[in-house]
Amino acid sequence: MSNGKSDIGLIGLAVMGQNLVLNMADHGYTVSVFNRTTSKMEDFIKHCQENEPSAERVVGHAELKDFVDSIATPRKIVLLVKSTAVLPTDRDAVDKSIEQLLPLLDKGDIIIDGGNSNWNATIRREKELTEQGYEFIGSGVSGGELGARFGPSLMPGGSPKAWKSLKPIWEAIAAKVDPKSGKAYEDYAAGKPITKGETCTTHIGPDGAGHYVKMVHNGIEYIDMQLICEAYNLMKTLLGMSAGEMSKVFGKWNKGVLDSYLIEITTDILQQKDPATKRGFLVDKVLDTAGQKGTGKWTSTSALDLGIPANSIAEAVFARCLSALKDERVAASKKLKGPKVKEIKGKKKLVEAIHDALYSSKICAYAQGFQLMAEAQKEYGWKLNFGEIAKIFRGGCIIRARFLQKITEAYQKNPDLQNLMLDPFFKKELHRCQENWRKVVSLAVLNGVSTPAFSSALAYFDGYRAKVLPANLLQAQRDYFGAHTYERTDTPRGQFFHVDWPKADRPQLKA
Ligand code: NBP
Repeated sequence: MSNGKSDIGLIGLAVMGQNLVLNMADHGYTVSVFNRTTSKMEDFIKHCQENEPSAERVVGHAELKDFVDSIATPRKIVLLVKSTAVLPTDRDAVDKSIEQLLPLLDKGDIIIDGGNSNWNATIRREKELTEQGYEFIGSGVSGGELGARFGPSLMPGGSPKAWKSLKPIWEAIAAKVDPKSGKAYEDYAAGKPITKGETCTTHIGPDGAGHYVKMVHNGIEYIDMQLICEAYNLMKTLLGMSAGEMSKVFGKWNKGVLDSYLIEITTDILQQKDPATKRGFLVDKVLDTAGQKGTGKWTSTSALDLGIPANSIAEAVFARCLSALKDERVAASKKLKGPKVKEIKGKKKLVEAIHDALYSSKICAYAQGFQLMAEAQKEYGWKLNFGEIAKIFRGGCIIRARFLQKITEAYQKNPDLQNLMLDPFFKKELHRCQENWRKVVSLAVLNGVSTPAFSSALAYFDGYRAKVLPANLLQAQRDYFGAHTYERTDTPRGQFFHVDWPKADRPQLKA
């Protein structure tokens, strides 16, 4: 607090906003808060006073003008409201909040959108606001409610001037990582924040760069989750393992190269007994339809727009779409027959193979995500630092994992690395694991188990390493029906040819 004014303000007291406020207050910042529905603000202040050691640093306001006046200038105001705008012309709660704020602000004040906004909307807002003399930061906030409370990964995009003002607070509240091991410190309790270690935030770039990187993070999260689900399904279907048995396997995997938040929570989920019936494991009672909020779709759409083969990320989105067709699948299961699952001997070996398939596919998924970001920076005129991006993914966020330390090192060694699979460490790992990976995908196919993520990652690996693809025939087909021309293997690139393809002899059909 300076001159009786709060250090920062926050609008939007749903789950993310409340937790981020408490995180900032824990770190000694005084935070003014406002919510469209005043009763929610009042409930939150009451909750803070009754439960939170840092309650005195959270100041509620029912009127927007009082809220704005209570913040030290240049003001920093975080928005954590519902974001739905996708097209540059869409207007959502973020835009409405900005419209209401602007008449009350001074030039130079900074609005920070911490929601999951689409990067196109962020580019538009940053332009509109800077033209009017205000600053705007679009910041990805990852880690869900626990991350927001105890240390998220923060991905801010905006002008360097605005970032300089926000940096001390963002660096203080972000997750912290042990620089040697790359592991996040997680023994954080309310009122006792972690201050040691490397902070999981960095200035990502201008305008929409932060929200773009957050979106790709979410796309990687989709495929990371899908890969784990496929490993689970293979152990369940091919080996008949129970959830409890699989929990032990995932627990073991979490001590090795797959060590990550998502493997850790899978270990927890699988050992949970059903509290309702007190019989069996809860996961077996959870309906097999998955929801989604859109960031995986945006990542895939952007990959299609930019021509980047992020096929596994897209498969993870489609896998959720397919899961949602529950009634259709149940009906089809009675009509469409597949092979009978054969009994498989050598359980230990197959579990090891599934581990390797998961690990290799995960490397491919990250390769796709980073390749997409590399293309986006060209399209939008950003200069992304992939070593720094991998570094801030190591803690706080949902995809935090031990192997992000290796990705950090890969990009630190070679900032212009064309594809993660070409880094010497990852290349070696892919070579080491690929036999098992192929074995698992083959077994899945032969036994009729759907593994879109494992299979598409392998197709990406095989396609990327193929000197020759059958696109020669494809381009010939395009030339045949559309005179789209083709390049030749024996002339320099950039020369285009067309022929009137003669018809082949066809057997005469009898009338
Ligand atoms: P929600 O996305 O559910 O948004 C609820 C908040 O938006 C409430 O404070 C609500 O006020 C406010 N709001 C709405 Br709705 N319309 C408004 C308007 N026209 N003007 C002002 N305020 C308005 O909250 P959330 O789950 O905490 O998420 C906040 C943001 O963070 C979202 O962009 C979300 O995508 C992102 N995010 C969420 C998570 C997560 O785990 N939940 C993780 C990472 C990022 P009210 O109380 O008056 O209705």
